[in-house]
Amino acid sequence: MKIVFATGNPHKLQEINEISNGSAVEFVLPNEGFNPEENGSTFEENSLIKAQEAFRVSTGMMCLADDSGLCVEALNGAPGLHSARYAGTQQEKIDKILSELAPHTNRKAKFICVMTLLDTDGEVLHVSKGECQGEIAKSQSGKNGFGYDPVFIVEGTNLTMADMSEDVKNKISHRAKALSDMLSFIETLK
Ligand code: ITT
Repeated sequence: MKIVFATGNPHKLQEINEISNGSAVEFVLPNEGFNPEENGSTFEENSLIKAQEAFRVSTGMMCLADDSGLCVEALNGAPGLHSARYAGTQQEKIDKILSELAPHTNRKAKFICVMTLLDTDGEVLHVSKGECQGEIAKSQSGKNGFGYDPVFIVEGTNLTMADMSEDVKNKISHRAKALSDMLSFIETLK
């Protein structure tokens, strides 16, 4: 079964293809012209906006979107919905989070991922959500993964997500949890 994965982020596509490896689903990128305006006020709304934009350019295909972000407790949930636009380069985003958190002792944070699946008529079939708890490191560490992985220490470990192998991240991440629920739902469609 081919499903369009509504993203412009190649790291996400790579992760979801690794996580779903062995299932009957193959995720492919949307047709040309995919350019969602992520102006929703929740992860759920932005996930739906991306799924609908993928359906607009790949009409007749099932479409799955992932909207995700990092929420830091002491920063009132920031960067949250704005994780992708929090600062210029990824290094600048990491530097900004480390400096904004410097005066705080509470470093608790979580990654959130909300996935929305549309059927071949563009109607919502299922929404799933995954969270991964942790805290923000005092300095960055690790080379794997993407985004904020080098500053996110996974709860119960002393490793950042970027210190972990991709295999391990893809078992415990917010994306892995949301996708696992989604794949179980997709199984029921057969
Ligand atoms: P698409 O919208 O095209 O899917 P994007 O990167 O803009 O790609 P989001 O709007 O969902 O995706 O923004 C999510 C941002 O949150 C992403 O750019 C990263 O900075 C961060 N993020 C999400 N998942 C992450 C992960 O697993 N590890 C590290 N950072 C992550």
